[in-house]
Amino acid sequence: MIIVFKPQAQKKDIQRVLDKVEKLGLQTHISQGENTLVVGLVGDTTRVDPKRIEVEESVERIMKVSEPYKLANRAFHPEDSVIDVSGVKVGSKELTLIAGPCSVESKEQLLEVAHRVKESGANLLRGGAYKPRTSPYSFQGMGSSALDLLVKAKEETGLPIVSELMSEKHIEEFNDKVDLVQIGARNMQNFDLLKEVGERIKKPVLLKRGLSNTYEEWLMSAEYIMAHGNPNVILCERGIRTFETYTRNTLDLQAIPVLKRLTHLPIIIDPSHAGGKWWLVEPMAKASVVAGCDGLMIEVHNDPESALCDGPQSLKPDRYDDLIKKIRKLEKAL
Ligand SMILES: [Mn+2]
Repeated sequence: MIIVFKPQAQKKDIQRVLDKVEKLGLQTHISQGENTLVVGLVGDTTRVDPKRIEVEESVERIMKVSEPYKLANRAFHPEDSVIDVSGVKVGSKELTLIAGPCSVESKEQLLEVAHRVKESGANLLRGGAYKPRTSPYSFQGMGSSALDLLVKAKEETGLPIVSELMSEKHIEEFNDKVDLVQIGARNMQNFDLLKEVGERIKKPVLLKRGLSNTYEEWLMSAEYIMAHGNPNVILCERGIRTFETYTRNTLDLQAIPVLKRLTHLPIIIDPSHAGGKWWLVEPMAKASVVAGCDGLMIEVHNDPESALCDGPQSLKPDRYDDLIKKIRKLEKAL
């Protein structure tokens, strides 16, 4: 349920309404827009008699929110959320560019890629430390030492770092070292992990869409994190599973306009994992920018042929540089 206050409503009159609903045991979430104040009510809203709220002079209207996600709902927060990732404003006018290798493999590899993507204009560095691999026999990531290398790369380049958290065991370490904590596609509905992340992760969270999840399921996962105390969630579309086997997944471009309508949270597109082929990255990245995404997450490797993970979908640094130049032109044209 949401209450929209009149533009000229007085502070004390607003407070009286808030006191009324809080007395009923409901939580209030305030969103101050340019002209209007919107207050979302979370809890057992059957206790609220809308007529008793509507009679208040300060209230413009009261509406039911039928979607099960509340805090993530655009009705609760009509303006776009801008999320601050160690100084990088995700969801602002400026496109967020996340780039780096699938996995951290060595100091030389990471530092070279970090410097190159920084020169190309990337503003966040990605790198996997703990890897969710389909096979237990595949490379599982370097773990803690990879996070230390990411911290070193951040010191050298100034790029804040993004890495995937797989287990609550590593929450403290991620709070210390990582700027944006990724929850991967395979963990999107790991509800125990989502609760822990909401309660204990002090950094913004990048929530990838599950392989076969609907928009509503995805937003409910964001809702878990937000309801447990962390409001700074960024969504990432990374391709969904369809009947097509030629590509790794199918990039759902419609996710961009649909999510812009349903939620105020920023949306980033990962064209690397979507197509699984390096030559699909450029056209899909361009299409995503045209469709209105807030950022791009792209895998870049200095030697994709010998990469330990996701080589076929990784761009070489030169190609990434070329792509970003084209994206800049595209932004101007738009
Ligand atoms: Mn990868």
